[in-house]
Amino acid sequence: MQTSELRRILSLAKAALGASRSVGQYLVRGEADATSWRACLDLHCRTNGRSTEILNSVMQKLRPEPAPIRPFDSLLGNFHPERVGAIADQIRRDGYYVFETRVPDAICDEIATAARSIKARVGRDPDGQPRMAAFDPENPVERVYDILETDSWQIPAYQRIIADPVFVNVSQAYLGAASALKQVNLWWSSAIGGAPDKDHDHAAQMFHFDYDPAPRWLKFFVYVTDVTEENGPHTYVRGSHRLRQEKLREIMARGYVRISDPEIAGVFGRDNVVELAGPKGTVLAVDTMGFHKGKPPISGYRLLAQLEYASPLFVQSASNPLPMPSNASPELLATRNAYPWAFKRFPLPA
Ligand SMILES: O=C(O)CCC(=O)C(=O)O
Repeated sequence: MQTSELRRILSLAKAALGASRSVGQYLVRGEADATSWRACLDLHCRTNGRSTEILNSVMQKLRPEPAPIRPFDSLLGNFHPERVGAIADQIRRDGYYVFETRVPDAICDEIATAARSIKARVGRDPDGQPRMAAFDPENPVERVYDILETDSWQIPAYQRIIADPVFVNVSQAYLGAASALKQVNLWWSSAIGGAPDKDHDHAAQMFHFDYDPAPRWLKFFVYVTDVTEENGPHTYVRGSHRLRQEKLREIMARGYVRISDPEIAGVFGRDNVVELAGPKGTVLAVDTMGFHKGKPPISGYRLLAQLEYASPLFVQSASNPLPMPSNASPELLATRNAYPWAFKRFPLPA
């Protein structure tokens, strides 16, 4: 056997060992550590997703079944089990779903007004000095301004969104297991040169897949401001969420890297690259195992809220609890009470 082949087999075995360790860690301490998570990711890329299918079936046995879906009221209207099931089927087929109803304008405007006065983290350079400043649409200096999670939770209008049962119900229907809120995000994207930073794409403006909430998750994006093709629509590659696609094998083997627009269009066809523009209040459910990006704004800006549900909370959760804010609304507390497993990372305020 060639030395290079032996090395390849040994490093594959090391990744497989790390991935098995992640399950042990999850069972003992409620989450896998960063090294085991890295091993899962490495194996995922090298097996074109096969290892994640296996990890997911193991996890599914360890997770409780989701509670049966009952009819519920949402900011997006009334939902019954058949409607939720149809949404989950559409995500299974395409990798995403755009809700036909929207979060009311008044809620979006209230979030945007609050977000304007909150100091946000300027840029996402992991090596740079963290700098905090309120977003100034007239004078943006970075592509992205992230509002801290603790601050997002304090915004009463955002609490109305977090309290909406549509997210836990749709994620459970899609994931087929009890799901939990992993994190809540809120960020501004601004027009800086109309192009991604190709060397350091921390703003997620080039195509990529996610893996941080492994092994399965569903993200919900809520446009808090109007999003047109000019100011940064979320862009998704239809059908790219399915694991073990032969046409993806070579790209996946490169690891956790960014992929150019022409290459994605070459592999999936231009018709499958979908820019999801929409007025404020538009809600998207997206399986970001598939390739996606925020299209770099050419002009203006976008404020985006994101709720990420995972099944289970596998990494960076048990060690990173965030108590609910002391101003938690009665609606938020009621939803927490109705779906306690979904708010495991968010204990009641002391
Ligand atoms: O900004 C966007 O629309 C993309 C966000 C993204 O890539 C992510 O949340 O993983």
